[in-house]
Amino acid sequence: MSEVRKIGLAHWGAFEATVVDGRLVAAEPLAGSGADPDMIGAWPALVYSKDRIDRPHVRESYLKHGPRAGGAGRGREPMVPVDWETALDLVAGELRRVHGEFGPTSVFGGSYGWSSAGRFHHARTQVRRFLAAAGGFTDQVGNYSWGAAHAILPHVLGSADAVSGAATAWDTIAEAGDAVVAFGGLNPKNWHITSGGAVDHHLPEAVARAATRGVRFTVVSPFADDVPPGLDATLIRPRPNSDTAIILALAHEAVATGRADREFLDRYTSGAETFIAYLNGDRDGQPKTLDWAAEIADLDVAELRRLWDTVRTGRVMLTASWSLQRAEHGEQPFWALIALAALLGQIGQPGGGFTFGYGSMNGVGEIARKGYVPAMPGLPNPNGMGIPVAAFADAFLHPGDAIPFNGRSVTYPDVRLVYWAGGNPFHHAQDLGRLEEAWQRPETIIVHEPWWTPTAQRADIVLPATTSVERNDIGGSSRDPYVVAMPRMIDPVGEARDDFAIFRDLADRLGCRAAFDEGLDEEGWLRRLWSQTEARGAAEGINVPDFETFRSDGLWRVPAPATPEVLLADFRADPDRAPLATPSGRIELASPAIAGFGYETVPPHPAWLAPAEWLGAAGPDELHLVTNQPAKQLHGQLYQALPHDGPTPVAINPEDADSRGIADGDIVRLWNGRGACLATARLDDSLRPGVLIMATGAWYAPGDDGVERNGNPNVLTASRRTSPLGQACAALSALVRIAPETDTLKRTA
Ligand SMILES: Nc1nc2c(c(=O)[nH]1)N[C@H]1C(S)=C(S)[C@@H](COP(=O)(O)OP(=O)(O)OC[C@H]3O[C@@H](n4cnc5c(=O)[nH]c(N)nc54)[C@H](O)[C@@H]3O)O[C@H]1N2
Ligand SMILES: Nc1nc2c(c(=O)[nH]1)N[C@H]1C(S)=C(S)[C@@H](COP(=O)(O)OP(=O)(O)OC[C@H]3O[C@@H](n4cnc5c(=O)[nH]c(N)nc54)[C@H](O)[C@@H]3O)O[C@H]1N2
Ligand SMILES: [Mo]
Repeated sequence: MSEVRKIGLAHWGAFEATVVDGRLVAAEPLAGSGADPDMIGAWPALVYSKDRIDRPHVRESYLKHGPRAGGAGRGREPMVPVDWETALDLVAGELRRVHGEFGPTSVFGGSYGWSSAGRFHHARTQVRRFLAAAGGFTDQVGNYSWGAAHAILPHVLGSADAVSGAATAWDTIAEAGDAVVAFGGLNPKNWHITSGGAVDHHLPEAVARAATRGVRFTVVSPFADDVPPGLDATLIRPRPNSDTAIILALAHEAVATGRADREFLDRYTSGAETFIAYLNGDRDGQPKTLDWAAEIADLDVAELRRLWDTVRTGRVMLTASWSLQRAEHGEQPFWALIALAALLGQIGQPGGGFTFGYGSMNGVGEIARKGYVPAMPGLPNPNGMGIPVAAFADAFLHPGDAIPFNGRSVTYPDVRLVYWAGGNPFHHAQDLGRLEEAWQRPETIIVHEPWWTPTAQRADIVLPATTSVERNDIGGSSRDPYVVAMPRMIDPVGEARDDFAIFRDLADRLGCRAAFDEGLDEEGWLRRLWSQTEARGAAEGINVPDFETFRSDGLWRVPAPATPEVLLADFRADPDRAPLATPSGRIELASPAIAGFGYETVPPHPAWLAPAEWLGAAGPDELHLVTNQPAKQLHGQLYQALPHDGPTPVAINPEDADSRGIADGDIVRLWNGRGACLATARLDDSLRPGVLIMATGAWYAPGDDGVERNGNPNVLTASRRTSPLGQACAALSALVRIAPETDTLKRTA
């Protein structure tokens, strides 16, 4: 018997795996890392899941008729196993045909999704490199996580850094802070995950340290789960999507009470007069007072007065989770929070100002030196185009339509072929019933997956991909102090192949191999990537181990920077020498550029706009459905490897449950005009009445009656997007009804 232990990395943390006679038998969190043992422990079940795809498969009628088969049978017909040569010839032939007949933009290859950790074998990076090398494709712009922020922040701060990487370190809050106000809270479940994977998972300790030093916490969220266990925090439970009104009212209070820092506004911002005129109601006649906000948020105004007392004095950190901006008008809460922080005048100071996403992902506010995790370079896509990430189903349904997007117009391409590797649109897209319809439109759909996800089930050609333990890689996150060598631990399961190897063979067939692989194999690429890390070290005078040493050590801890990061500290120190990349060089509290776009629903300053679906517009029996991230999964990942006791739990206040005859543990049905799904009721009196909370992540499984069985809430969410500015995912604005599922109960009795 041979037993070896190897270090690996997932988006859910670093682990030590035990491999016995070539089989991965156990995995545990790397000692001291703080990663979640359930998620890490699921590795063997994941790798050897009965849902692994063993061989290439082609949909039955597609095998017979090719692209003339039509899309109606997707997900219904049997999938027929074929050998690799047949499958690769089929894919190469289709790409050649569609490129030739319809041009590069008819190939949709944005392939949004998290794939797995590991920079080289990152599936989404590989598919986009391949399609670019093969002549171009339609890409997706932005992301689901913080698409609205990605669009608004460059107008306000000159870049999206404040959501994509930059954050004030927790240590500075413990040192210098008096209060943290967290809109959307600090839900510790989100700290299991880091994009790219991390070793350190120490935010619970960082928060506890700040609390021990006397920092007071306020959580603004409909849900007590958003307060870390053991943290003594004040909880304010507003209506979902009403945060902007609360933030604006605090800003108004700052102006009305003379607390506004005029010096800061003069030196560091532009457009303050326009914004203040809006707060005062100069044009709409409505001063944005605490009373005004209390009515919108349906709170006792005394709670907001106490909140104002908290932010008015001392060093205050204002933070918002990313969830706030995945809602209609999601650009506004982030812009408003920056504006409030500007009025308080603490931006760029330790422990004060604002930072986005402390509660959204592990590593936000962690101390780490940036630029040491190498990045797999992309390839230019000169004959292609890009559409907003969350607009793809719309594009399939309405080729030729033009939509406004951040001051431009984007015309939807005529998509004939879809190529997806490393994402699960039947997990991540809103209004899945509508996606089912859109998904029938293209002539050919190709998916690479290790598992039979709902998306793989709905493809014409499915190619089985390896998992990250079946190949060599380098991984890590800019929010973590480590770079991890990810060694191949086991042979590929079944006939699975690396995405890279699949694309290389396709590139051979299409005559674009040199452009795709640049003459390098896996080993050559890993060495090239490591040379990026070495170059970074050389430039900063940091000693980087050579590749062999790195590989034999399994990981390398990058020395910590001398001082913890403070967001916008350079700008604060000297705004003339370090101006922002905005037109004014300052923080824009009003944006002439946005004014120039003339969007009715995006005023040129932060503003309250009611969404179409929220409690302020609910019918008598309707509740606001919040769909958050799953605690023990990464999106749809790990669903096949962890136990499920019935459909996804939905949290409901006992008041709402009683009036509908729902008891704890009941199977319930949620529905609206878009669709219906089952869920398991969990009564929770910490939840604001009128609100339901249900995590994403269940594998979409509609029954013959159209009711989704596993509890995937995206059959209920709207495909309506944030605004013409962001065109981003707005999943968190949805109204639904809920009732006991008597039919199901009868059937299972
Ligand atoms: N209602 C609602 N919907 C949401 C959200 C919400 O808050 N509410 N959140 C949104 C957000 S923020 C996000 S980021 C998205 C996430 O949506 P996705 O990123 O699409 O979700 P994942 O399940 O991570 O999908 C990654 C897929 O890649 C596959 N995979 C893993 N490794 C490999 C590999 O090596 N090769 C290949 N070919 N495939 C691989 C996995 O099996 C998995 O199916 O969901 C969005 N959807
Ligand atoms: N365990 C786990 N962690 C994850 C992920 C995962 O799949 N699993 N996914 C990762 C990814 S891709 C992303 S983008 C991040 C997302 O990070 P977030 O978007 O911050 O996470 P969510 O869990 O969607 O939402 C956090 C909380 O916001 C609250 N909330 C929702 N709507 C509102 C509102 O209108 N107002 C207020 N005040 N609060 C509201 C909800 O109660 C919810 O619990 O999470 C990351 N972390
Ligand atoms: Mo995300």
